Amino acid sequence: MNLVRDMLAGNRQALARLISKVENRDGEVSKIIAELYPKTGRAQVWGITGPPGAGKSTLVDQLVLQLRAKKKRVAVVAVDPSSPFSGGAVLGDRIRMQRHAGDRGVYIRSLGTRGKRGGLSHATKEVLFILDAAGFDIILVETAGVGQTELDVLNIAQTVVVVLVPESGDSIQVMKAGLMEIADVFAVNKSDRPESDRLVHELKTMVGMQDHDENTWLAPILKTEAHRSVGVDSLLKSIESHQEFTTRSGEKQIKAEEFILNEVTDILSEKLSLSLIKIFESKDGQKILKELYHKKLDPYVAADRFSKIISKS
Ligand SMILES: Nc1nc2c(ncn2[C@@H]2O[C@H](COP(=O)(O)OP(=O)(O)OP(=O)(O)O)[C@@H](O)[C@H]2O)c(=O)[nH]1
Ligand SMILES: [Mg+2]
Repeated sequence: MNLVRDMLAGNRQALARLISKVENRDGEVSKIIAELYPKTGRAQVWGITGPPGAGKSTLVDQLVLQLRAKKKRVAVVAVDPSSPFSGGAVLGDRIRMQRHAGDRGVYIRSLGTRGKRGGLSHATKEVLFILDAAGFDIILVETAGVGQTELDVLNIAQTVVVVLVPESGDSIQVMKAGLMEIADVFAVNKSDRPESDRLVHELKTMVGMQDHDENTWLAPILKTEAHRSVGVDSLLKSIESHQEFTTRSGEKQIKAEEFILNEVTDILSEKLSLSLIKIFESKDGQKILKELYHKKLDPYVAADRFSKIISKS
């Protein structure tokens, strides 16, 4: 059975198995990517982030509905660095997303860490290759929280929507969490609650304070009530405007090149750390380490010796 061929022919099971292989860092990943890479480059990747419980999944669900009405094929990837589980959306999301279950134009998948640190953003990138090659027009990547993994994952997205709620704190916290730099669009969700106008006002002030001229994209701030589908159409329009803007400005092409460079960097670091472990365990490596521990070598000289061994191997 050729998984890639079956996946390209629209087989869902093949798609799920390919994603699991990437997630588990299966030995066949390089072969899979080699087959798929030429078929990538069409999908738009939208990142959706924000504090836990802000309404990200509810918004994603609504966006999927609206995109389906426009006949777009949509994939949703929920990235949860804290979760070792994967293969299906977490319970609440699964119930919410059930309405898309019979729809062949929608694919929903969660990605967890499977006990491996650092590899999640690499795996996510490769999952995006698969979904892109599978012909999805738009891939929505939902991440919660604001750790380094989440920021790495969001770096992959062409457009990032930061979802905030009145009770998630003020704009100072937004700045601290590094969300200001990554936000292309702000959604102030649960705008049925009091205090949402204050948050909108604060965000407007903050966005307006950024250095900008007529060629700068200033993140628009949209009020939404995801559970009642209020404001979702305007949010969608803002995301689409941002996509058009980055295409016109050339930013999209730069991002695409960064994405590939990141992928190659990830592959190289994976390879390097594996060969480093081997060298540390080798006879020569053990000798260098011993001298280092006994202060006969300093760390820089030791590193030089190791890099000489690597360049010879
Ligand atoms: N009042 C109100 N509740 C909302 C709104 N949007 C979503 N909710 C509710 O907020 C709760 C959390 O929504 P989710 O969509 O699961 O939030 P999330 O950001 O995906 O949560 P995590 O993935 O756990 O971080 C649910 O009970 C939603 O029904 C809104 O606009 N107003
Ligand atoms: Mg969620």
